[in-house]
Amino acid sequence: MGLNIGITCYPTVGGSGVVATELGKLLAEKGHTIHFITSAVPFRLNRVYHNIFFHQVEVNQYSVFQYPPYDIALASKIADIIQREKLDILHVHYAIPHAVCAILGKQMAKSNVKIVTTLHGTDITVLGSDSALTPAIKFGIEQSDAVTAVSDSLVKQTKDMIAPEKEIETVYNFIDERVYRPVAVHHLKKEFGIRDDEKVVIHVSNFRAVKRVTDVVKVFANIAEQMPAKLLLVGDGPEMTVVCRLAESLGLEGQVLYLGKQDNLEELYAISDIKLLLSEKESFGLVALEAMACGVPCIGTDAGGIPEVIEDGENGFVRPVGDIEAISEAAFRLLTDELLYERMKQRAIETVQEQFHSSDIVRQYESVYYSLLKEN
Ligand code: GMT
Repeated sequence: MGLNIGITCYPTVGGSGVVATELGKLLAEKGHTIHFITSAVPFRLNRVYHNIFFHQVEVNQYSVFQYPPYDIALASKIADIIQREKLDILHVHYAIPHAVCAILGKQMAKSNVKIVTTLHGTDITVLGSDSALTPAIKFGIEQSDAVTAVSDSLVKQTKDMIAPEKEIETVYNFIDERVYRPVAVHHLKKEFGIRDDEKVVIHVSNFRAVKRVTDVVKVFANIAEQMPAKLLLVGDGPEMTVVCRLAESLGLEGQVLYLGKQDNLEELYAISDIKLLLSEKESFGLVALEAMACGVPCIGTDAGGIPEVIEDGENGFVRPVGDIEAISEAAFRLLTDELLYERMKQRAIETVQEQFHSSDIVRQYESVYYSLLKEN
């Protein structure tokens, strides 16, 4: 019999929201009933499922409150859904605020629902260094019934920074193989004005400083000196202005295409040769996995969990954060050695299927759920 599973995540664009939503969809396809408890409909929830429900957390702005009480509203909603839908499992993504809200909601509901918390990185790597929040993160982790993290690197980092008295299990991220796969999109290159002899480099992110998109532009400038090439910058965020200015100062106008936020990334990967993910912090790097599934080899930095996804010299290259020369040299090798390129492309596709297949990952989450329920 299927379980009643509540899922709380940030529903807007971002890797953690994507993984939480895709997990909900695949669990529903396996017969579980899913209740998303979020502030908006998760953005990848793009069709109707008879067994997926969305419960919106609404926060009112009362003049007496300096800040809207989102966390309290979420905890109340969680309590309501635990009782009304008789949840077996509440799976929350992020220790703060979501795990803390889940614990509060469980207490309000006087329930024995099992709380599973998945750490995605930002709360640990960024907020973990804000010591004011450390007690809340530690509490969220220790009071959860089970805790998972999306890479071994994140497990280690969490232990080093927070030292929680709790086992943390690695459950890797995954992609929907039905969406992310090599596809043929012949017209797009022409429409973007990309010639057949030009190599296409792609970068996808939310353009936060940790993504070091300026390094992407510097590496691309080196590539473009050696061969005809175009850079696709996909996404938007706080660093965009700095990135545009740098590209302009390097004389790259016309060679950098700013595509903004895009859906249907598989079509953009279909016209791309390599992907650059040069972050200084990255617990996993879901965007690398998406590209690899589409047959685009990646060059990544040695930050966080990236080397657990990109295997240096096998399915792509891993180089030190900020080492523009080494990254440019790796890109040049990959773009000029056809045999190496074909081998890495093939290995990239195989890596996703063999090590990160959605059916394996969903099974791992199910086994976390069932082992908690067996303890009852
Ligand atoms: O990378 C971001 O800025 C977004 C962030 C998020 O919370 O969605 O991504 C984090 O979670 C993703 C899914 O697990 C990971 O693939 C990203 O590596 C991770 N980002 C960081 O650790 C900076």
